Amino acid sequence: MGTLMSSQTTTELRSLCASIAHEAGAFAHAARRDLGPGSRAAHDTKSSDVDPVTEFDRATEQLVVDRIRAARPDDSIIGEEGADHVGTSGYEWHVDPIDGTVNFVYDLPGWCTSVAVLHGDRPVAGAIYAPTVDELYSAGVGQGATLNNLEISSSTTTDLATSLAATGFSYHRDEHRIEQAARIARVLPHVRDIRRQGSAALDLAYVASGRVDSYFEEFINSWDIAAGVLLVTETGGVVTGFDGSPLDTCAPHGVLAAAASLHAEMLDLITN
Ligand code: LIP
Repeated sequence: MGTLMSSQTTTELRSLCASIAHEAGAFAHAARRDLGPGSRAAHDTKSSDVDPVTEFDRATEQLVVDRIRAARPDDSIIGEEGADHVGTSGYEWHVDPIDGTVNFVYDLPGWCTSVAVLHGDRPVAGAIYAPTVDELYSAGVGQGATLNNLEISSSTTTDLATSLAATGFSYHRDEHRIEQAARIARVLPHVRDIRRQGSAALDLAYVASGRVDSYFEEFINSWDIAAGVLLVTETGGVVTGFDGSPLDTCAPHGVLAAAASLHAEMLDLITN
């Protein structure tokens, strides 16, 4: 479906994403600080014994949902922690209240709140807020992207051997991690280094801002990537599925995001 939207609508949605992501991230950050430095946040598990969810994931998602429904009651909402509102407007929000939940549980800084709006099946506005470093990424379709209101652009690196890659691993270690480890063994000799931040949204935000040159990951969800893929495409980067096919943001098998000058080489590297 095409995206016939006014620039005013895009601007309004982008501003709403940014304010909600910032408020929700600040809410989660205050809760994390109250737990005390280095303490391990209590949590349940979801798809496996290493897939955590805390009360703060759920509470932060509820805050995001409340803000969206107050502002745009006819929009649909899909959230990692179970939010599932069917709307009539044709706009659909994809929400990850705390992306990088393992980092949140361990009081490591690499987590964020990610909020995106899709029109049809395409992200049209999004925001990612990393409260531990007070960094707010924002993008609107056709508007570029910013980090704390400063324009950002993806990398122009052309040399694979000195490029910095990022990746992540599945929570289903018995099924996926042997192959994922084998892929790392194939990729690592051909790049400068690999970063495993623990948050797909932040990995994509780092590609969009030129902080890393590529990011690849399988078995992620729409809420992990919807805002980040818009950031990357709005800053000159290239995003595809893990196999190079067009990315289905709503049902991603995997994602490869990279500087335009590196995408083809990275695709060859991760698929062979
Ligand atoms: C996480 C992703 C990360 C991936 C983790 C997990 P969560 O999302 O952001 O890239 O490697 O396995 O899926 O669970 O923190 O929202």
